Amino acid sequence: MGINPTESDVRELLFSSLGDSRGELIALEQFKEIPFEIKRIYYIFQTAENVKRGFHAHQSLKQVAIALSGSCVFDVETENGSSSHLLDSPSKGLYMGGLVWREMRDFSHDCVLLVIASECYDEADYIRSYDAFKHQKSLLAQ
Ligand code: T46
Repeated sequence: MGINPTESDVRELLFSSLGDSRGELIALEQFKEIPFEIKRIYYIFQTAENVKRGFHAHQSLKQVAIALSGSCVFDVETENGSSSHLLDSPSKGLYMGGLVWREMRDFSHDCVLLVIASECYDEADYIRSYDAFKHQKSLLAQ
């Protein structure tokens, strides 16, 4: 492929609220709560029932996903194994860095999934073939 994927890292992040009697407020800053420089945000919402999304990895993109409303599940796979993560709170983020295969499912009707990314959109960073992902993963494991 000509591009070396970076080692993967998946972590759940818990954000502190600055809430008071008026309600909750969470602030996210680059290099603080978000462990990278922020170059892009996007959000996924009004996902149709039973839809699954993702089914790709990234060469080097770092992202934090947060369900601002509702819930969804991320199934992720790295060279260190597989795990599932329920995102069901604006206080919880899922950090994914490097070579991480991701599939998203079980979107609630009210799910608004915010994603904060370390790079601008670049289709060349996507690995959309599971076989290509497994090959890249085997290179990392060596
Ligand atoms: C990821 C998961 C969590 C753009 O033009 N710009 C963008 O910034 C993004 C994110 C997407 N697109 C285009 C590419 C496709 O034509 O929007 C269309 C839908 O994207 P995709 O099918 O990749 O969406 P998901 O939900 O499968 O994956 C997205 C992100 O692409 C991906 O990086 O990690 O959410």
